[in-house]
Amino acid sequence: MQQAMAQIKEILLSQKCVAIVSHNNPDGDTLGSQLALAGALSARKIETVLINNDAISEKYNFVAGCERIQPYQETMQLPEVVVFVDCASLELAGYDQDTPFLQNKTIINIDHHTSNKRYGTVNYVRGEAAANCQNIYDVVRALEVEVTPEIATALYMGLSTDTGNFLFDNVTSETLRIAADLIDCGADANSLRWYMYESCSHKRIELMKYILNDLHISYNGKYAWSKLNYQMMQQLCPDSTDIDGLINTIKNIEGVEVAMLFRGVAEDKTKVSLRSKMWSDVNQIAGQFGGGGHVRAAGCTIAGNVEEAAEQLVPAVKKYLETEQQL
Ligand SMILES: [Mn+2]
Repeated sequence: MQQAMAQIKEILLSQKCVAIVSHNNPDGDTLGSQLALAGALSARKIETVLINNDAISEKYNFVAGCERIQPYQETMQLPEVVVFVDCASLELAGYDQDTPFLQNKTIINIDHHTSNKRYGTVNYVRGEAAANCQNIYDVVRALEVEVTPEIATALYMGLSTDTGNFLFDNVTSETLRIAADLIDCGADANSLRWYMYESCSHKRIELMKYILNDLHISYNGKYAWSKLNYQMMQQLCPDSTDIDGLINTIKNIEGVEVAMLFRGVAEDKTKVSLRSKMWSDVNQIAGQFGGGGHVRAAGCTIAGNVEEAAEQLVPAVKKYLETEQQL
């Protein structure tokens, strides 16, 4: 990893401009990674182009630089170096190996998903990092720039949002040490708390009502799921910006070990989020359907509507729990 970091530093510092790409349906960790790295590069007089092809929830607007993130357009002249942050695969950012603008580019892959496909020219992938912002913190430190309050806030947002605000079992002493350092550097934890945790949008409440109304709990209570079909998504949340984290409501039910949320993204395409509470490896379950992520949080995309997707995935979860003999 030290070698990868040295390479990343050398490559970045030799550029005048660098593109930074975050994953689709952006969350606090991928955006925090993108904005913090942009801030650090700016301090080294390196320009950045910040790309995300999806809508970004307004709740992230308190972080400096969010307004600079834009969808990729063919008219863009992209620099030689493209950094992907918090992206387990190119596909999760909406690209693949054949994407024209990625040809002959140096790709830097900085991520913390155990399912990472190692698609970069240089890969800095640490599955033990609770949030990718821990990895970006390493990069920022390696670049030897001052951690400004803006950079600290962006990194702290990633740490907080990928750990359920420092509650999940992915939190390590390293996570907390970095968080403490970021507070010392002026991270705006109060704004984060207000915008991320104490201002649930009305749209999100409507989604929550719908999710709880269609909640299914297995006969033994070990797994539970809910569905938002495509029509409902179009009606309640067409840009998907308010859905992030709602699955925790299902996971938090007493006795539930695995939670699933099915969300129609087209008439015949369903995105599935999976969460586990204590011991299940949902990365493995998602992997059976071509997806992945982390042990406690993963996802996949299944062809078919939400009902059809549930018919495939719910039995797989049941089988996993039975095989692990915890049922
Ligand atoms: Mn992440």
